[in-house]
Amino acid sequence: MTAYLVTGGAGFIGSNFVRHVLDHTDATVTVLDLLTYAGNRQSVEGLPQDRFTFVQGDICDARLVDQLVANSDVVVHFAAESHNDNSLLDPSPFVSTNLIGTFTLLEAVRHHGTRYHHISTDEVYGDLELDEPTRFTEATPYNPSSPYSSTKAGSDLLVRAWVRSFGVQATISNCSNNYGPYQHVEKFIPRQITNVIDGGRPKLYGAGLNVRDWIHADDHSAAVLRILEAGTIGETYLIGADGEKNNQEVVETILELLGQPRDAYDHVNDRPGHDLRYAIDSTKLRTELGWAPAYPDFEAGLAATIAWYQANEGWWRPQKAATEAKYATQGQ
Ligand code: NAD
Ligand code: TDX
Repeated sequence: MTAYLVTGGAGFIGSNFVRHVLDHTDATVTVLDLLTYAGNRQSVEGLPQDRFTFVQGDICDARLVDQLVANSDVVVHFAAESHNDNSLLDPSPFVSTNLIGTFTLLEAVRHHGTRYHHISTDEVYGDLELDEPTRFTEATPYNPSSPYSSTKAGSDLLVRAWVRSFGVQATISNCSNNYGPYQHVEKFIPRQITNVIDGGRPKLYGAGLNVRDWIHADDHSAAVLRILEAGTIGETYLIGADGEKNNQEVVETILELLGQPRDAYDHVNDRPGHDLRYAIDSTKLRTELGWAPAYPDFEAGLAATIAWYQANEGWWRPQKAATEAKYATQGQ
């Protein structure tokens, strides 16, 4: 029976991954999560007690990390400061968690010879023009724009160096924008859904023409599991589900699914340095490892996500007012 250590398992994608592993394998899972503003203990409640352990702690705590890694077969590293807008207001925790935290984990897996999978983002590649056919591939040069994406890029480079210099048994995945249940209300899709549930209006940054390549969080989890099963050590895999949409289209779909007029949204201040377009070519993952998304229909996945936020107000309500107050200070 494989023992997983999942960092950031009380966050959005980490908690979806924990449930995916418990549902699809007989593995045990230990979550290491600091429970920052972004972590929520409720996201991993009700899991089988004989297979699931929760540890509250910091990935920068070398002694704790070493002890947990010593008792694990596989480390999957999701923990991060993850929100671009926050990184523009205060980059400091991004440098600490995303860079020092990854360094701390790499030293522990080096010491114990433990298999490691590093969760990263397509934002490390910078952005694309709206009107070019190009998409990101594993060969695209790194060109991150924000404090968030530059610290993620730095963490990826640490992993590559630890593989080459020390023979660490690691793989890396860079995924596009995730949506689904348990995503914090600061992020684009949950913010707009909960605004409308609250009788308010969606808020589009700038003209709303920026493109994101959406994938359901459960498809991300399945891809990571597949990489752990069959991926080649030292390799990077891009994860994406051909889900390119501009932000205005997404907001219009949310409004329509919630029975509102498609134009009942506001334009607000744009994000400084706002990346224009992300798009993933996931051919390598599909052809070499045989992965394919189980949620190819974005509108159906979005409808299910809206239903989840309608049914789970108790999960998101405590964060909503403070999140909106913070956006209001930026005219967003
Ligand atoms: P999230 O912000 O929802 O969750 C992050 C989790 O990490 C939280 O539970 C938080 O408490 C925990 N954490 C933060 N600092 C910590 C520390 N120092 N020690 C221990 N735990 C700490 O993030 P998410 O959206 O689920 O993203 C998870 C990972 O996936 C990140 O590495 C992110 O870069 C990557 N990613 C996210 C997306 C996306 O669309 N959200 C896309 C591609 C990649
Ligand atoms: O209120 C909003 N209005 C708006 O127009 C918010 C919160 C966002 N936006 C725009 C900005 C982006 O173009 O929507 C798009 C998506 O925004 P975010 O949800 O903040 O995501 P993004 O910046 O694209 O980054 C996400 O995907 C890659 C995750 O937050 C990262 O962790 C991941 O690496």
